[in-house]
Amino acid sequence: AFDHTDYHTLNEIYATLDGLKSDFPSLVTDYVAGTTYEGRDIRVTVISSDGSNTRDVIWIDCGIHAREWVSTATCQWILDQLTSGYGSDSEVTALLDTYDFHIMTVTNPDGYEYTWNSDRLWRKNRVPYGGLGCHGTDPNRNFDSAFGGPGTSDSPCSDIYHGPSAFSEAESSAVRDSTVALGSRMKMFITIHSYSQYWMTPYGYDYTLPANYDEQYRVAETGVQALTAVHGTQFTYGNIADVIYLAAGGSSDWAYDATGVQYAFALELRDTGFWGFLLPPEQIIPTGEETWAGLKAAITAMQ
Ligand code: 0X9
Ligand code: ZN
Repeated sequence: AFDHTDYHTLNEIYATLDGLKSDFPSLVTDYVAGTTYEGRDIRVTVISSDGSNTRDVIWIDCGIHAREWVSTATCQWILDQLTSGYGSDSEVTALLDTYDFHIMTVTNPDGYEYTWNSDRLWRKNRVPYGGLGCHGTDPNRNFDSAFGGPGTSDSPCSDIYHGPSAFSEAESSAVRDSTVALGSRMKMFITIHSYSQYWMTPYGYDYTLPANYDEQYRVAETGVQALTAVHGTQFTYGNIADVIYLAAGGSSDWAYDATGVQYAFALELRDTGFWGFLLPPEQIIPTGEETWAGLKAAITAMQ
């Protein structure tokens, strides 16, 4: 289990992921979804109570942006709730008797490591591009969803650099390959960011709404109501372009358009800017509690 009273280094997180496998061998497996520019594994932890690889799947990725530490911490919280709750918590037991969870806890491990060792506010990955001495593509501008469109930059020095081509990066490719491999088993795609307290549906690449927007909105609203009920934290919900800004090449737009998944949510966790990316570790547990309550309600509300 993780220590949720503090943030953890990449090595600590990967060691604890290994620990979950040995502590819950009948529930936890994992796979390597890709290898980063600096040679690190991008891991997916699979929580499954039957191990058949046939059940419907909930996909959750955290930490595609390196500095969003409470995102990564919330995937750690969810992993602990699922593993410790199966067979003792009725809600978790029911969920895991229906769904497998595929959880990518540190989607951008090179960037995450860099936030611990060099620059706490680093966002992108660490691939050098352009001969300008700049590093990093924004993996959440690198998906093949209106690639290079609004809210992206073609400058390798920009924090929203989209990269040389769609899926040029290991991180976006790892999300693509893992989710495409799930095929029609994937029923919900959730990508977790911080901060701003938003629960967002497609689209971010333009102002159009997905064909099933009303249904995704209903499920988002159900999730937000359950989230707010825990600690009173307010979330705004709706389509990305209206709630936050236009941003092309994002993972949840791609997931909705390309995989056929009918629920594709991008969450921005605490806070609304007082601490921003530097959310104090005392808020990891309440953030985990409310986010997990919201996700459980949303999953249960799916049609
Ligand atoms: O800009 C982003 O990538 C996200 N906000 S953040 O402050 N965490 O960087 C919003 C992502 C919205 N999703 C898509 N554009 N698909
Ligand atoms: Zn982000």
